[in-house]
Amino acid sequence: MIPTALIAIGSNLGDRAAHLRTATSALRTLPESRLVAVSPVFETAPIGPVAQGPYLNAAAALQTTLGPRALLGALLAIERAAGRERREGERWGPRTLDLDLLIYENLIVNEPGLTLPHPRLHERAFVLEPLSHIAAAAVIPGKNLTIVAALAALRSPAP
Ligand code: A4P
Ligand code: MG
Repeated sequence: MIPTALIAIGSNLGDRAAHLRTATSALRTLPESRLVAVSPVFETAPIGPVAQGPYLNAAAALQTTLGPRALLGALLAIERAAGRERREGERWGPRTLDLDLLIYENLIVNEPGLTLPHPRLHERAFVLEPLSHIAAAAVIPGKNLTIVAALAALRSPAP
């Protein structure tokens, strides 16, 4: 069994569509990996404390024999190549390209530099919506919740 990794793609700076295309072509050429699905692209309102422009968000599924750390390292390298600059101390700010490793098989990891599944995955429609088009039935490790169920819960929260 080749491990499956689910990846979030986001951009809200510069030519957003071009950044998303750059990301998918880079994912297509990753070593030891096969890009098996790419979601439609959604335009989404920015979430978070920093005022910034709207995002384009998408998701991808990869079969890979790279381990999760090697894969995250490769994702960060793709971000850097797309001109991503991290400002000191600023989180959630605007970015040319953000690639988050959402799920890697059923792994649960809490280590410096690597958290799996992505800690905010289940509470973000801008991640769950694209993901629901390529991995609706995937279970969020440790949450006993599928992607579609998490999205439905987000849309109609329990009273
Ligand atoms: N890191 C640890 N685990 C992971 C993982 N599973 N995937 C570390 C990715 N990175 C992981 O990430 C900070 C560090 O987390 C990385 O160096 C990596 O070693 P970052 O990309 O610099 O930080 P960030 O993206 O600013 O923070 P974070 O917490 O990932 O933010 P989010 O949650 O991704 O939020 N609104 C809309 N509509 N659409 C968006 O895409 N994105 C954000 C960013 C805010 N608002 C948004 C969107
Ligand atoms: Mg990120």
